[in-house]
Amino acid sequence: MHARSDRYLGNMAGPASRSRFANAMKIASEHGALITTHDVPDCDGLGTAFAVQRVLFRRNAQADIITGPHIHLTDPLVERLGIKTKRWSEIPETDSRPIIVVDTNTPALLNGMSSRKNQLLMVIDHHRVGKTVLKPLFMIDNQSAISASEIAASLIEKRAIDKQIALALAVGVASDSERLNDADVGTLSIFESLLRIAGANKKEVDALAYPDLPPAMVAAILEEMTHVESALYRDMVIAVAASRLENPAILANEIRDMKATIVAVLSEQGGGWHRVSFRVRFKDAHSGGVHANDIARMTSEICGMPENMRGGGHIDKAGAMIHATYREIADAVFAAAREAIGQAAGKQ
Ligand SMILES: [Mn+2]
Repeated sequence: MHARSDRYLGNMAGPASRSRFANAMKIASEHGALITTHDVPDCDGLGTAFAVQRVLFRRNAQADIITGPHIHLTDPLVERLGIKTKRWSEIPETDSRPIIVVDTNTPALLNGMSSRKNQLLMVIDHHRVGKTVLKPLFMIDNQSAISASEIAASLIEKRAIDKQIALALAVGVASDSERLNDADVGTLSIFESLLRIAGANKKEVDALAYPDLPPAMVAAILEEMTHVESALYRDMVIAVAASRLENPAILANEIRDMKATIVAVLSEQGGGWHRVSFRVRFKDAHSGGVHANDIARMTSEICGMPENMRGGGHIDKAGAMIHATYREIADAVFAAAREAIGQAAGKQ
């Protein structure tokens, strides 16, 4: 498909993408950059952002990583690599550095960035491009990639990938591919090369990509759950829960680990808004065709959200902000989940 080149580790980007990347990095070297990723950043988004920042640092550019609040899942990676992130509130409106977005193309998942007028320089992403999409100067999108990190590993020249960048990208790949269970040969070969450069083994990388929650935190997360209900449909468990935690993703992961096929966790944000985290078991998302981003979109649509606010994300994890009551959203999730399961069964 894409021309092989000894200058790069992987083939998740073709010559056109590589020249877009080079052009964007040239502009960012001159003007600096604000690098950001989707809300509730994960290891893939942070790993890719860190790699881009490090390449820019080596060119003496001022590059900051700006994100929303982190959850525990990224703590070990952040600590290990000393990744420094800022909040948008720390960046003055007068800061005119162009913005680089990695691991999403959905404006709905970039809440902190929405009021900024800075030039959108580049997007590097592996998610489906929806109707409402960011329009950067340089768009690099490869939907056949399982992670943004493996795209980055195919854009940055091999000689510029140092130990730190390699580790960040390896953890990103592992985190998005669920311990590489679903990775194909292209991803595996990039991962092996990254491990070699990082001087790390797979076990070390797994520990950073899938940190275990301390028992006290699991107890605290369950304590904050206010409600849970479930339905069985075609032998699949659909679970909807509500949590007082501001970030519902943490509970959504825990419930998915209980082997529910489809999970939605709601957290009230005030003003009638709910933040909703959607999860689909990896196997059902990747082999079964039941997609979390479809369910997020359908749920938002059923709840009457306008087209540009229908959430999005990965096929196994997605998010949305929905203006509706708990009951309305829960009913919409069950309807959307049944629809998604039915559609997936029809395609098999
Ligand atoms: Mn990703």
